[in-house]
Amino acid sequence: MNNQIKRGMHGAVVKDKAGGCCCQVGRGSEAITNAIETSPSVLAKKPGTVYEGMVLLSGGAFLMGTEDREGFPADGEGPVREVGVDPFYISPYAVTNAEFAAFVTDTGYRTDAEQWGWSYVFHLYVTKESEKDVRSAARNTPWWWVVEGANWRCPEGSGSHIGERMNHPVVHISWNDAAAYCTWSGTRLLSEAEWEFAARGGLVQKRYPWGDLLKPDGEHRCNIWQGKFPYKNNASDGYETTAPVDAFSPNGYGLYNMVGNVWEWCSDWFSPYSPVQDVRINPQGPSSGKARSTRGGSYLCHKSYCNRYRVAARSSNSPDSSAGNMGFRVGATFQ
Ligand SMILES: [Cu+2]
Repeated sequence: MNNQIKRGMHGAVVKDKAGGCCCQVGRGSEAITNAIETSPSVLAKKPGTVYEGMVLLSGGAFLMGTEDREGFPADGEGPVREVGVDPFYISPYAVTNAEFAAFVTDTGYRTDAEQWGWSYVFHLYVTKESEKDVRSAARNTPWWWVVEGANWRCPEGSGSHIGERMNHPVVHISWNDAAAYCTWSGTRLLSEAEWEFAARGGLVQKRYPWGDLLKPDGEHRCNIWQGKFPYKNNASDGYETTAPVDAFSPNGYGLYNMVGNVWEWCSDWFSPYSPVQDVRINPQGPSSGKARSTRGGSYLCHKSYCNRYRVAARSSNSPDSSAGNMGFRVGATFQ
């Protein structure tokens, strides 16, 4: 690490009102890149193996979006509008390391992070062994360090392992990687509308999957940041980084960790201009774009900074971006 990056870490943390997220970082933000271009991996398709274990949601009309005073209007969280979605399947959990490992074993797939040779690791979690592999920090979010060799198998860089975390969500996953897994498993990513329908768990216009209070009865309900961001995560929710995918209670639809833990990629291209306003039935987002939508926030989210662990909160990232808090959840069409 050079001194400039260290100084950056001690700079003032400006509250992020909209348009980005403390815990979202994308390729192109790094000061120095070590890009290694390789051809995409060839995939073996294994369709039709999925619906076991998934939850079938009936779909229907719901009130999507929010005008919550805690929200970020510039992200396109509002206005609140009635949206309809067809019935669909959704996994109760984010895709785990064990599941992703099965995909890689079967196909030899190499993730974007592996092809680029690096990924973003949150500064506090970079291993001692990989300090030598730190190349730079993200320009506007200097708590994200570019670490060579960081990828889904070594989430904190060399010397880190997922062996004890096979039931945790896979991380350092780009949108491209998530889409490849879906192709292999016969699943698909959820649209933002489906994701939000699911996250709300049958409740109407509540802030979180369980209601309006972050900690009902003082009890933690999701894995986010506690303490002073980005210096110290007190982990009073029990987890400093990822939690097992079935940690905490599920929402009313039996879905776990729809908010917190890891960001989840959706199928839509992202637009902050509420792209679903015009399409009220099965909205799919804009037809093109530069970034894909992400939902749910992560273990790094804190109210003092980004507050995007609300069910209506939105963020986005370029499709080849990866970081230690980015994962995904799969769905499937009901037919
Ligand atoms: Cu965040």
